[in-house]
Amino acid sequence: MKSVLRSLLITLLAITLIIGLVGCGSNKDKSVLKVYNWGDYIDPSVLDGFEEEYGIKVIYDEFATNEEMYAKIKAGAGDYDILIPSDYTIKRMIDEDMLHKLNFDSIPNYKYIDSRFKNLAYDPNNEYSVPYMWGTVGILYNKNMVNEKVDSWEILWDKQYEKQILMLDSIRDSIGITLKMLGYSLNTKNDEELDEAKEALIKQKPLVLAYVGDEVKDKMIGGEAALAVVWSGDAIFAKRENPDLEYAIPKEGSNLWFDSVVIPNVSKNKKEAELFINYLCESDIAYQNADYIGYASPHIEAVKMLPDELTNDKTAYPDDSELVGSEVLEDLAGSLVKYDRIWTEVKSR
Ligand code: N2P
Repeated sequence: MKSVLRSLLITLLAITLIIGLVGCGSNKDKSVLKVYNWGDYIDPSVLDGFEEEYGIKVIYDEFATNEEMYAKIKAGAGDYDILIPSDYTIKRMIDEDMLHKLNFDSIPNYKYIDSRFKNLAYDPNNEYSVPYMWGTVGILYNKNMVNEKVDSWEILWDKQYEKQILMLDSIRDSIGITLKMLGYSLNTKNDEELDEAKEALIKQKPLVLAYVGDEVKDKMIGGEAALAVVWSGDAIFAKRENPDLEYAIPKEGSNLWFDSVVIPNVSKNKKEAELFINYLCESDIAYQNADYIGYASPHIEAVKMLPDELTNDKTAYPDDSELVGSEVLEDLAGSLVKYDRIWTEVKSR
């Protein structure tokens, strides 16, 4: 009798175990995380590591500008769980109720984020975003092709560099540096100032070889152009591959930007998304990622682990003195249409 009971129990246990395993297996198959990030902006092995550690499949897409990302989410065309926009776009998405508030109990590694990157204007109470990378916009130039000091945006209007100049195909970046060149704020809503910027961009157009995105790195590494407007981390990446390249933040000031991780309202996998954010903030992972892409990390422990040659490089980690006159982009709300019109006109010329 005892042995009959025992084998019954064993069978029951086995069945429970099998159901459990199958159940887990199918849950595992169902767990998916959809990430939408800038191009060339993560070490792919970070995604593999997350998939392996948590059994959650990552579907990964890339965008080229904040505006492209925003339009897609706004149109309901992407049910992403993770986005990594910049400051002014995060502010816009908060104002338009497009983001989930984060549960920081699920993101204990947030403690490693340097307080310098907390309580910034776009998310003043740290409710919606976790800092990912930060940097500047500047000029990447080839020392063999440019024989003068590069310290002003004006060099991008110098005829001797005709068809040797690459501009960013990014509305706020390109109009922004033009406004700085003219001595105005890159957040201006003033019609005369914006008109001047438009005229300057139209005047510059014959000198421009191309308006580019991530391909700017390869073009500069390959010596295809003398000067390019780039984000600082892309300059680090390109300088590693071609030592003839150097980066400068012009004296008129530039754009200081912060990219942070957020969860859009359309996400139905908030728990998994928070797990992912916490994973990105694990010290080893944050270090590995920042080392790979070259952008400056806001993660205290990661920065400590990075090689001195990177953290001493002012391209990625500028001194405060180099940031004098630089501004953070603000959401322009209704006035953004003015920028849209300018950019459309410049591009259609
Ligand atoms: C990486 C894009 C960096 C984003 N290719 C700059 N905010």
